[in-house]
Amino acid sequence: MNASELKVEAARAALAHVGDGMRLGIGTGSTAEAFVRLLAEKVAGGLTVIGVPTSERTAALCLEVGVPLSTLDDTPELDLTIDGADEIDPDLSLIKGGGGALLREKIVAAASHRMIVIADASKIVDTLGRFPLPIEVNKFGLRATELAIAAAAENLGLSGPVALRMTGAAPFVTDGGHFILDASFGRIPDTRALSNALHAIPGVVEHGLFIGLASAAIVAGSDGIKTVH
Ligand code: ABF
Repeated sequence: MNASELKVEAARAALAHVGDGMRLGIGTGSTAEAFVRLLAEKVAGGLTVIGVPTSERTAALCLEVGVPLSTLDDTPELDLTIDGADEIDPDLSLIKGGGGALLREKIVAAASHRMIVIADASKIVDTLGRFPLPIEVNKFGLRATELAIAAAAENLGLSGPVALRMTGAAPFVTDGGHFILDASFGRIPDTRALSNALHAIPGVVEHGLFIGLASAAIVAGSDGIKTVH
């Protein structure tokens, strides 16, 4: 099976955790998209759920395939969030945000009783950081924020390029109207320390380290499906 097929298998396995009447956080990215399409088939078959999407892109797909939606304002407490990830470590800490939706993804995950990550096995790492860490920043003071991020990283013994994410010739803009800086610091041995240091910078809106949010990961590989708790 190729990576796309494995993502579909992980998404399919996650459906077993979705019960009738659930309030669901619905992630962003190609694995989450596979989940939305499979969920829509269940909804067509009579399953009742209400979804809160983590991006405009996911909202549009849900509307297209017939998954009923709510907002986090109307449904502020969720039973379960199903979302993808860019990296997953053995403690279920994650790097997310490659799809640019990390802020809403984190808000939705934090509002959920449980978060299940769905992924193909290539996302599993021993230590987070091979994937550049997405950091969502306010447009105002971009350069100052960039310098502050580099200084905070250096204090923790981390360094590497911090690149403004682009879409063609223009900076990528998130659903919240912010920019994203992708920080290639390499291995991040102390994720909590980096998380705290980034949160202390005023221009940082949120970052893609998800620590203590995931309850389980459903990982599809060539040797089958594994659930990591
Ligand atoms: C979202 O989609 C992100 O947080 C993560 O960046 C990405 C995973 O992408 P994919 O499912 O396409 O591999 O969940």
